[in-house]
Amino acid sequence: MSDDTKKGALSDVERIKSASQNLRGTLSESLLDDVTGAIAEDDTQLSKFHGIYQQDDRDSRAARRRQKLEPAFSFMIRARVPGGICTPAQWLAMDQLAQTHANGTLRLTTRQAFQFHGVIKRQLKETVAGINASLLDTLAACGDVNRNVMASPLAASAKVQKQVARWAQALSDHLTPATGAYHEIWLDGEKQPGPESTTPREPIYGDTYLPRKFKMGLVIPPVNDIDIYTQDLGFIAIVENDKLVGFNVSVGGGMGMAHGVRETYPMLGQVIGFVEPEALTAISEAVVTTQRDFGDRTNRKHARLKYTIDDRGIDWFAEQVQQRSGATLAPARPIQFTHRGDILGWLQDDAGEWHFGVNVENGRIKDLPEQQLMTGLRQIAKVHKGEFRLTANQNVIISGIDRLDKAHIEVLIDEYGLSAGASPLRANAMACVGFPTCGLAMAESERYLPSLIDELDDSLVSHGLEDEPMVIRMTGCPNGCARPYAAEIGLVGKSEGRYAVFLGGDSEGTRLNRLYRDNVPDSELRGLLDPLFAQYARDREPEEHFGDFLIRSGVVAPVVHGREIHEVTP
Ligand code: SRM
Ligand code: SF4
Repeated sequence: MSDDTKKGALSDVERIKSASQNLRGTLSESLLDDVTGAIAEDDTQLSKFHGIYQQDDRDSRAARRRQKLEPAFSFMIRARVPGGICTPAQWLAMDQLAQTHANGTLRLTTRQAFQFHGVIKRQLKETVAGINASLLDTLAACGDVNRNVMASPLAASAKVQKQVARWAQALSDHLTPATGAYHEIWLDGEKQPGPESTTPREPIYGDTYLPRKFKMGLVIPPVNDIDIYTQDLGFIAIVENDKLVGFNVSVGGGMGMAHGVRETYPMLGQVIGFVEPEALTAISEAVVTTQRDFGDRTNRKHARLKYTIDDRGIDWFAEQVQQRSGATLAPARPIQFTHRGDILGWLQDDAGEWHFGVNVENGRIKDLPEQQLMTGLRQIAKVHKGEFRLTANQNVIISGIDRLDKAHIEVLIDEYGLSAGASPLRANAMACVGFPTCGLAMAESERYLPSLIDELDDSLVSHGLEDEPMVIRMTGCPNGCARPYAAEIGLVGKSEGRYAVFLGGDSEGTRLNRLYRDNVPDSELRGLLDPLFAQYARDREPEEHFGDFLIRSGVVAPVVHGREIHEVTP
């Protein structure tokens, strides 16, 4: 452990991890306590490592307090899906669990995973066991470990996409915690040897795991469809003559910050070099263990890898990674990203396979009168023989559709409204969950963005900009779960009905945006953006994107270092 880490008092979560016997804590006892719908306080931290968050219904919180009732506790469960790829049988299993054990909806997350909301305590074990029975899991979906490994769900070369997907699975497996706690608690597995055993129980993480969450992804240029520079560790595929020859390595991206607190800031990853595929496992382990040993364990607001690198320098970090991995970082290869976003609708890849991208507004799978996403995807899963690929933009691609099933699936797509068109603004929009389940939400997000898009679409039409794809993202608080600081328009909740407006990111996800106006009432958001749309329509150069225009015209000054994001352009 580093000298710096030893100086301050360890954060309380460090105490909890350390005393937990590799993530066991008193979780088993908490599950048996039927006096409360909650679990013990320390266990609420440990349950995250098992993919489980304790929440309460924030819509009914005040009323229940007045009635002297305990909050309406329920749990969010996150299932990992490395690379976002699952089988139709897994899709059906998730759908079934959502109906029988959760609130009847499924949430596709911004990291290509599934979330269930509203699971009550006595259903927790069965739900986790059900997820496991489908051969997905929830271990390490949250907590101070490597989370769901992301990967581009589609690429110009189907062969490269499949190779990259295999790497996502392999890296995910390699960095999955080794503790037997998960099997013991949720699957009634046999107890592993106790603390007296000499076998290391967590060979990569150690007994106190990482100082903070850790995120990794693999992307295939030219589409930056997983926002590679927002990952703690990003691998950028280098394809030469149709062959995957290696990866550029990007480190230290992250979004989370607190409003107006200069010591907290988002960062985009920095590329430290190129490695051949054979080195990937060693490099990822070296990045993780460097962060394990040098990340700040005294202050969780300063514990992400981006701060470790910012404090110690990128050269120092690259040296650590080389020493620990034994791999040499060669000069990074040239790459170019052209855009983000998913291909929606039909696409035939270079291997002749058919895919259909379904737009899922804010990732929420449920039936609406005009679009029955839940039923439609269920019916498709019953006949489909390929894959479902969850995207980082909260959409789903029905992938590898068998030639013989295409006509049938096409009928189902139409019958359930799955091809419903969305405006370019809506198709590129993302909102985090926010109210009523997220305990950290300060303002509405998923429930509000659709109606704001209606208003902004009106405004865009009035300026002849309705075909302009702009990247707009909303979050209910500054933690950044929909990666708003990498958007052309980022709207970040401050308090009920008020948002901080960030502008000037680019369409490729290679530039952070900057605070433009603070604390804007929701009723004034359209009025604030409309004159900028007008100016853009009037003065833009051919092919110029909105974010680039705002920078070129001086409306927003570019952010050179993440901490400048808090400063409004004079
Ligand atoms: Fe997130 C916490 C939802 C992607 C940054 N995030 C939370 C919690 C668990 C709230 C909590 O701690 O009590 C939210 C649960 C809400 C709910 O009711 O479901 C939550 N985060 C989500 C999801 C579901 C948003 C979505 O609409 O899809 C995403 C789940 C991803 C997954 O499958 O693993 C989600 N969160 C992200 C991302 C985007 C990404 O990873 O690409 C970020 C920004 C990137 C980053 O990590 O820097 C993100 N979430 C955070 C943070 C701030 C971390 C920080 O460094 O400051 C928190 C708060 C925390 O960790 O203390 C947080
Ligand atoms: Fe909750 Fe904030 Fe994340 Fe939205 S950004 S899900 S409000 S933690």
